[in-house]
Amino acid sequence: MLEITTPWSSAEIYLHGAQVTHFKKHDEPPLLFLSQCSCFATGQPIRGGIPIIFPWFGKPADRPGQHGFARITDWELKEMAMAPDGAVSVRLRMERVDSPECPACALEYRVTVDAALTVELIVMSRSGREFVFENCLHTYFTVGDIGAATVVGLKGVDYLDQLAGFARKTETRGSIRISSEVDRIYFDTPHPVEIRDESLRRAVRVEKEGSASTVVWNPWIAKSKAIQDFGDEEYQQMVCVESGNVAANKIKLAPNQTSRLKVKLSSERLT
Ligand code: TA6
Repeated sequence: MLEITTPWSSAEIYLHGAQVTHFKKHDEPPLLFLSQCSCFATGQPIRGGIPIIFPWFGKPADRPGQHGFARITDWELKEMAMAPDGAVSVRLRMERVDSPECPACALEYRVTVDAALTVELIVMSRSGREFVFENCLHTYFTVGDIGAATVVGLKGVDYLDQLAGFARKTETRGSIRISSEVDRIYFDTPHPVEIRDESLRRAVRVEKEGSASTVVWNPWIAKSKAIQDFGDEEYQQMVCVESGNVAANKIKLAPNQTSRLKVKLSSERLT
Protein backbone atom coordinates (compact mmCIF):
# COMPACT_ATOMS: atom_id res chain seq x y z
CA MET A 1 0.00 0.00 0.00
CA LEU A 2 1.37 3.44 -0.94
CA GLU A 3 0.87 6.24 1.58
CA ILE A 4 1.02 9.66 -0.07
CA THR A 5 1.15 13.08 1.60
CA THR A 6 1.08 16.37 -0.30
CA PRO A 7 0.83 20.00 0.85
CA TRP A 8 -2.95 19.79 0.36
CA SER A 9 -3.93 16.20 1.10
CA SER A 10 -3.17 12.58 1.91
CA ALA A 11 -4.02 9.42 -0.01
CA GLU A 12 -3.54 5.66 0.09
CA ILE A 13 -3.30 3.28 -2.88
CA TYR A 14 -3.20 -0.51 -2.65
CA LEU A 15 -1.33 -2.47 -5.35
CA HIS A 16 -4.21 -4.92 -4.93
CA GLY A 17 -6.66 -3.72 -7.55
CA ALA A 18 -4.65 -0.48 -7.93
CA GLN A 19 -7.30 0.70 -5.49
CA VAL A 20 -7.25 4.20 -4.06
CA THR A 21 -8.76 3.61 -0.62
CA HIS A 22 -8.23 7.02 0.99
CA PHE A 23 -8.15 10.64 -0.10
CA LYS A 24 -8.47 13.49 2.40
CA LYS A 25 -7.74 17.19 2.14
CA HIS A 26 -5.93 18.33 5.30
CA ASP A 27 -8.76 20.65 6.34
CA GLU A 28 -11.70 18.36 5.48
CA PRO A 29 -13.17 14.96 6.41
CA PRO A 30 -12.13 12.09 4.07
CA LEU A 31 -13.57 12.38 0.56
CA LEU A 32 -13.60 8.61 -0.04
CA PHE A 33 -15.49 6.05 2.06
CA LEU A 34 -13.82 2.79 3.14
CA SER A 35 -15.91 0.17 4.95
CA GLN A 36 -14.73 -0.79 8.43
CA CYS A 37 -15.65 -4.36 7.43
CA SER A 38 -13.66 -4.52 4.21
CA CYS A 39 -11.61 -7.61 3.40
CA PHE A 40 -7.99 -7.19 2.41
CA ALA A 41 -7.43 -10.64 0.97
CA THR A 42 -6.32 -12.33 -2.22
CA GLY A 43 -9.18 -12.73 -4.62
CA GLN A 44 -11.40 -10.35 -2.63
CA PRO A 45 -12.23 -6.75 -3.64
CA ILE A 46 -11.58 -3.98 -1.11
CA ARG A 47 -14.93 -2.42 -0.07
CA GLY A 48 -14.59 1.28 -0.63
CA GLY A 49 -12.40 3.93 -2.22
CA ILE A 50 -12.30 3.56 -6.01
CA PRO A 51 -12.65 -0.06 -7.21
CA ILE A 52 -11.61 -0.41 -10.86
CA ILE A 53 -14.37 -2.28 -12.67
CA PHE A 54 -13.04 -3.91 -15.87
CA PRO A 55 -13.70 -5.62 -18.32
CA TRP A 56 -17.35 -6.18 -17.38
CA PHE A 57 -19.83 -4.44 -15.05
CA GLY A 58 -22.17 -6.47 -12.87
CA LYS A 59 -22.48 -10.22 -13.37
CA PRO A 60 -23.13 -11.21 -17.01
CA ALA A 61 -24.25 -14.85 -17.31
CA ASP A 62 -21.19 -15.89 -19.30
CA ARG A 63 -18.63 -14.23 -17.02
CA PRO A 64 -16.99 -15.50 -13.81
CA GLY A 65 -17.48 -13.14 -10.86
CA GLN A 66 -19.00 -9.71 -10.39
CA HIS A 67 -17.40 -6.60 -11.92
CA GLY A 68 -14.48 -8.26 -13.73
CA PHE A 69 -10.98 -9.06 -12.50
CA ALA A 70 -9.06 -5.74 -12.44
CA ARG A 71 -10.04 -4.97 -8.84
CA ILE A 72 -8.76 -8.35 -7.57
CA THR A 73 -5.51 -8.35 -9.54
CA ASP A 74 -2.21 -7.21 -8.04
CA TRP A 75 -1.00 -4.33 -10.20
CA GLU A 76 2.63 -3.37 -10.68
CA LEU A 77 3.96 0.00 -9.50
CA LYS A 78 5.80 1.48 -12.49
CA GLU A 79 6.48 5.06 -11.45
CA MET A 80 6.06 7.59 -8.64
CA ALA A 81 6.92 11.26 -9.12
CA MET A 82 6.55 14.52 -7.21
CA ALA A 83 6.07 17.78 -9.07
CA PRO A 84 7.88 20.96 -7.89
CA ASP A 85 4.63 22.13 -6.21
CA GLY A 86 4.39 18.86 -4.24
CA ALA A 87 1.70 17.11 -6.30
CA VAL A 88 2.35 13.35 -6.42
CA SER A 89 1.62 11.13 -9.42
CA VAL A 90 1.69 7.35 -9.50
CA ARG A 91 1.57 5.02 -12.49
CA LEU A 92 0.47 1.39 -12.12
CA ARG A 93 0.18 -1.31 -14.78
CA MET A 94 -1.31 -4.74 -15.40
CA GLU A 95 -1.21 -6.93 -18.51
CA ARG A 96 -3.45 -9.74 -19.73
CA VAL A 97 -2.60 -12.44 -22.24
CA ASP A 98 -5.35 -13.44 -24.66
CA SER A 99 -8.19 -15.33 -22.95
CA PRO A 100 -11.81 -16.19 -23.78
CA GLU A 101 -13.06 -13.45 -21.43
CA CYS A 102 -10.52 -10.81 -22.40
CA PRO A 103 -8.36 -10.25 -25.51
CA ALA A 104 -4.70 -9.49 -24.88
CA CYS A 105 -4.39 -6.00 -23.41
CA ALA A 106 -2.33 -3.80 -21.12
CA LEU A 107 -3.85 -1.45 -18.55
CA GLU A 108 -2.30 1.59 -16.97
CA TYR A 109 -3.76 3.53 -14.06
CA ARG A 110 -2.50 6.99 -13.33
CA VAL A 111 -3.29 8.67 -10.01
CA THR A 112 -2.50 12.34 -9.31
CA VAL A 113 -2.83 13.60 -5.76
CA ASP A 114 -2.92 17.34 -5.07
CA ALA A 115 -5.80 19.53 -3.85
CA ALA A 116 -7.95 17.17 -5.94
CA LEU A 117 -7.72 13.47 -6.80
CA THR A 118 -7.45 12.60 -10.48
CA VAL A 119 -7.43 9.03 -11.73
CA GLU A 120 -7.13 7.76 -15.29
CA LEU A 121 -7.69 4.21 -16.54
CA ILE A 122 -5.97 3.53 -19.87
CA VAL A 123 -6.79 0.32 -21.76
CA MET A 124 -4.46 -0.62 -24.64
CA SER A 125 -5.57 -3.46 -26.90
CA ARG A 126 -2.80 -5.89 -27.76
CA SER A 127 -5.13 -7.99 -29.86
CA GLY A 128 -5.97 -8.29 -33.54
CA ARG A 129 -9.67 -8.56 -32.74
CA GLU A 130 -12.19 -5.95 -31.61
CA PHE A 131 -12.36 -5.69 -27.82
CA VAL A 132 -15.81 -4.90 -26.42
CA PHE A 133 -15.67 -4.10 -22.70
CA GLU A 134 -17.19 -2.07 -19.87
CA ASN A 135 -15.17 0.01 -17.45
CA CYS A 136 -16.21 1.91 -14.34
CA LEU A 137 -14.44 3.77 -11.54
CA HIS A 138 -16.80 2.64 -8.81
CA THR A 139 -16.17 5.50 -6.38
CA TYR A 140 -17.46 5.36 -2.79
CA PHE A 141 -17.90 8.88 -1.37
CA THR A 142 -18.13 9.75 2.32
CA VAL A 143 -21.22 11.73 3.33
CA GLY A 144 -21.93 13.01 6.84
CA ASP A 145 -25.54 11.77 6.71
CA ILE A 146 -27.14 10.22 3.61
CA GLY A 147 -30.41 12.00 4.55
CA ALA A 148 -28.68 15.38 4.18
CA ALA A 149 -26.93 14.66 0.88
CA THR A 150 -28.16 15.07 -2.69
CA VAL A 151 -26.77 14.05 -6.08
CA VAL A 152 -27.09 16.92 -8.55
CA GLY A 153 -26.73 16.96 -12.35
CA LEU A 154 -28.79 14.06 -13.68
CA LYS A 155 -32.15 15.72 -14.37
CA GLY A 156 -33.74 14.53 -17.63
CA VAL A 157 -31.22 11.70 -18.04
CA ASP A 158 -32.41 8.17 -18.94
CA TYR A 159 -31.32 5.37 -16.62
CA LEU A 160 -31.70 1.64 -16.04
CA ASP A 161 -33.23 0.92 -12.66
CA GLN A 162 -31.48 -2.23 -11.48
CA LEU A 163 -34.07 -2.57 -8.72
CA ALA A 164 -36.94 -2.67 -11.24
CA GLY A 165 -35.59 -5.37 -13.55
CA PHE A 166 -33.39 -2.90 -15.44
CA ALA A 167 -36.49 -0.91 -16.49
CA ARG A 168 -35.54 2.20 -18.48
CA LYS A 169 -36.73 5.43 -16.83
CA THR A 170 -36.01 9.15 -16.96
CA GLU A 171 -34.70 11.11 -13.98
CA THR A 172 -37.11 13.88 -13.09
CA ARG A 173 -35.22 15.42 -10.17
CA GLY A 174 -32.50 18.04 -10.35
CA SER A 175 -31.42 17.06 -6.82
CA ILE A 176 -31.66 13.35 -5.98
CA ARG A 177 -32.14 12.71 -2.26
CA ILE A 178 -31.66 9.06 -1.28
CA SER A 179 -34.18 7.54 1.14
CA SER A 180 -34.14 3.88 0.05
CA GLU A 181 -31.93 1.49 -1.92
CA VAL A 182 -30.82 3.09 -5.18
CA ASP A 183 -29.02 1.24 -7.99
CA ARG A 184 -29.17 3.10 -11.32
CA ILE A 185 -27.11 3.26 -14.48
CA TYR A 186 -27.53 6.72 -16.07
CA PHE A 187 -26.74 6.87 -19.77
CA ASP A 188 -25.02 9.49 -21.91
CA THR A 189 -23.80 11.63 -19.03
CA PRO A 190 -20.40 13.02 -20.03
CA HIS A 191 -21.00 16.11 -17.89
CA PRO A 192 -19.98 16.73 -14.24
CA VAL A 193 -22.11 15.51 -11.33
CA GLU A 194 -22.07 16.91 -7.79
CA ILE A 195 -22.75 15.53 -4.33
CA ARG A 196 -24.02 18.30 -2.06
CA ASP A 197 -23.49 17.36 1.57
CA GLU A 198 -25.43 19.65 3.93
CA SER A 199 -24.13 17.70 6.93
CA LEU A 200 -20.42 18.08 6.18
CA ARG A 201 -21.14 21.46 4.51
CA ARG A 202 -19.30 20.59 1.32
CA ALA A 203 -19.92 20.03 -2.38
CA VAL A 204 -17.99 17.20 -4.05
CA ARG A 205 -17.54 17.54 -7.80
CA VAL A 206 -17.09 14.58 -10.18
CA GLU A 207 -15.64 15.71 -13.53
CA LYS A 208 -14.99 13.11 -16.22
CA GLU A 209 -13.43 12.53 -19.62
CA GLY A 210 -14.18 9.44 -21.64
CA SER A 211 -17.12 8.39 -19.46
CA ALA A 212 -20.64 8.20 -20.85
CA SER A 213 -22.28 6.42 -17.91
CA THR A 214 -22.87 7.45 -14.31
CA VAL A 215 -23.93 4.83 -11.76
CA VAL A 216 -25.58 5.85 -8.47
CA TRP A 217 -25.77 3.26 -5.70
CA ASN A 218 -26.69 3.14 -2.07
CA PRO A 219 -27.48 -0.31 -0.58
CA TRP A 220 -29.75 1.07 2.18
CA ILE A 221 -30.80 -1.05 5.14
CA ALA A 222 -31.60 -4.60 3.94
CA LYS A 223 -28.78 -4.83 1.36
CA SER A 224 -26.29 -3.40 3.89
CA LYS A 225 -27.15 -6.22 6.28
CA ALA A 226 -26.77 -8.75 3.45
CA ILE A 227 -23.30 -7.58 2.37
CA GLN A 228 -20.66 -9.38 4.44
CA ASP A 229 -17.90 -6.80 4.02
CA PHE A 230 -20.11 -3.77 4.73
CA GLY A 231 -21.38 -2.50 8.08
CA ASP A 232 -25.13 -2.63 8.75
CA GLU A 233 -25.27 1.13 9.40
CA GLU A 234 -22.61 2.26 6.90
CA TYR A 235 -25.18 3.12 4.20
CA GLN A 236 -25.75 6.32 6.19
CA GLN A 237 -22.20 7.56 5.56
CA MET A 238 -21.69 6.76 1.89
CA VAL A 239 -22.96 7.05 -1.64
CA CYS A 240 -21.43 5.58 -4.79
CA VAL A 241 -21.32 7.92 -7.80
CA GLU A 242 -19.47 5.90 -10.40
CA SER A 243 -18.02 7.03 -13.72
CA GLY A 244 -17.50 4.67 -16.64
CA ASN A 245 -18.93 3.16 -19.79
CA VAL A 246 -21.56 0.56 -18.97
CA ALA A 247 -24.27 -1.43 -20.83
CA ALA A 248 -25.39 0.60 -23.89
CA ASN A 249 -22.37 2.88 -23.35
CA LYS A 250 -19.86 -0.02 -23.46
CA ILE A 251 -16.55 0.52 -25.29
CA LYS A 252 -15.80 -1.10 -28.66
CA LEU A 253 -12.03 -0.89 -29.01
CA ALA A 254 -10.56 -1.57 -32.44
CA PRO A 255 -7.44 -3.76 -32.63
CA ASN A 256 -4.36 -2.19 -31.04
CA GLN A 257 -6.24 1.03 -30.11
CA THR A 258 -6.34 2.77 -26.72
CA SER A 259 -9.26 3.85 -24.53
CA ARG A 260 -9.00 6.46 -21.73
CA LEU A 261 -11.35 7.05 -18.79
CA LYS A 262 -10.43 9.98 -16.54
CA VAL A 263 -12.13 11.29 -13.41
CA LYS A 264 -11.24 14.32 -11.30
CA LEU A 265 -12.68 14.49 -7.76
CA SER A 266 -12.64 17.83 -5.97
CA SER A 267 -14.49 19.48 -3.11
CA GLU A 268 -15.33 22.93 -1.83
CA ARG A 269 -17.04 24.27 1.24
CA LEU A 270 -20.76 25.04 1.05
CA THR A 271 -21.13 28.69 2.02
O1 TA6 B 1 -22.79 0.04 -7.83
C1 TA6 B 1 -23.57 -0.74 -8.63
C2 TA6 B 1 -23.42 -2.22 -8.28
O2 TA6 B 1 -23.44 -2.98 -9.46
C3 TA6 B 1 -24.53 -2.64 -7.32
O3 TA6 B 1 -25.50 -3.43 -7.98
C4 TA6 B 1 -23.80 -3.41 -6.22
O4 TA6 B 1 -23.70 -4.78 -6.58
C5 TA6 B 1 -22.46 -2.68 -6.22
O5 TA6 B 1 -22.17 -2.50 -7.60
C6 TA6 B 1 -21.37 -3.37 -5.43
O6 TA6 B 1 -20.92 -4.51 -6.09
P1 TA6 B 1 -19.81 -5.43 -5.33
O7 TA6 B 1 -19.51 -6.55 -6.27
O8 TA6 B 1 -18.63 -4.56 -5.07
O9 TA6 B 1 -20.47 -5.84 -4.05
